[in-house]
Amino acid sequence: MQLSFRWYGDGDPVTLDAIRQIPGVVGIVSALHDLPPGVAWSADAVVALRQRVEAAGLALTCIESIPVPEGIKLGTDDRERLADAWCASVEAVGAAGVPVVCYNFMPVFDWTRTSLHRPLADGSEALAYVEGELSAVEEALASGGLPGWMDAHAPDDLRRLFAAYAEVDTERMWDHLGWFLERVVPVAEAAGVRLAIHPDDPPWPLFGLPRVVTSADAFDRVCDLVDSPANGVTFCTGSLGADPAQVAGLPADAARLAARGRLHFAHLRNVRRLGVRDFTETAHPDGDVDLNAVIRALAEAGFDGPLRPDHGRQIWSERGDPTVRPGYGLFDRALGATYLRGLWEGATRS
Ligand code: DNO
Repeated sequence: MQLSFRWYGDGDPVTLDAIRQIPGVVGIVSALHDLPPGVAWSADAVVALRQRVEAAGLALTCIESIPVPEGIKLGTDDRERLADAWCASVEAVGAAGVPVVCYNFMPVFDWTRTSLHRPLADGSEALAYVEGELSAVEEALASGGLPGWMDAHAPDDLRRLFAAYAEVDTERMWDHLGWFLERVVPVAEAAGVRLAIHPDDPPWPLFGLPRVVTSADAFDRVCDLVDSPANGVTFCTGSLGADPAQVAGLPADAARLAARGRLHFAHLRNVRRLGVRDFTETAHPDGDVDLNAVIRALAEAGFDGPLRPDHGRQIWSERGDPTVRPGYGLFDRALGATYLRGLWEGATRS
C-alpha cells in the first residue's frame, strides 16, 4: 500500500513539509480545489499539482475528488455535456500520470456531521453526528459545506434542488449512476485511471434525499453496473462503520472487494456509536471498527493502492484553534498514519 495523506493545496495550513515528516507517508491525496463542479480540468493544471507535490519529495497517489455535478445525479437535460466535462477531467488526470480518482454520488450534501467539536472524555474534540440535530444545521451545511466539500448551495438553489430530487427515488438514482458509469468507465480505462466511488457518509438517506451507495453490497452493485477493473471503490471504514449492521463485516467486505480487484483506495478511520444514528469519530485505534482486521484483509489481498488515515480529532494545541480545518488537522491524522503503518508492518513482516 502507499500510505498517503490528504492535502488541500497551498491554502492548507498543514504543509507538504509537515506531512513529509510523518514516518512512512509517501503519498498525497488532493484535487483542483479551486474549480467548481462541471468545469473540465486541464492536464497542465494536474501536472502542476503533481510537480508541486513531487518537489516536496512525495507522490500524488490519488485525486479526491472530481465533483459530480447535481445535473448528472438528477439526470437533467444537460447531463451529456456535464459527463463530457467529467470525462475530460479524468483524461487530464490520466495524462498527468495520477492513477486513482475518488468521487461520490451523494445528492446535494457530501459527508455530513451535526457537530464539528464534540468533546471526548480525554479532552479532545471530534466530529459527530446526531440525527435529531440535523434540521438545525441544514442551511448552514448547505451554504457553507464541510471541509473537502467541492460544492455548496445558496438557499434558493437548495430549494430548487430539493424539488428536483423529489422526483428521483432510489431506483432512479441507481439508473443515473449506471448511465454515468457507462460513459465514464471506458474513458477512465483508456486514460489508465481507476475510479473509486466513495460511500455515502453517513450511509443512510438524509433530508429525504435518495442515497444509494450505503453499504458494501451497494459497492458490489456499483461494480456490477459496468464490469471493468477501472470501476471500483473507496473503502471508507468510517462511513460504513457508522451503521451497526455493517461494522462487523468490514474486514470480510474489504477482503472480497480487494479480491475482485475493485478496491482502489482505502480511507481508514474509526467511529463509536452512542445511540441510534448517533455517533462520534474517535482516535484511529479506539472505536467500533476493527482496523487491525481490515488492514490484515488488505495486506493478505496484496493491496498496493493508496491508503490514508481519514479524519482526526482536534488535540493538543489544535483544540480551539480556528485555523484548523475540523477533521483535517495535522496531529491526530499523523498519529492515525503511524498506527496504520504499524498495523501494516505487523501484518506483512515475518
Ligand atoms: C470527507 C471525505 C469526503 C470525500 C468525498 C469523496 O472527509 O471523505 O468529502 O472526499 O465524499 O468524493
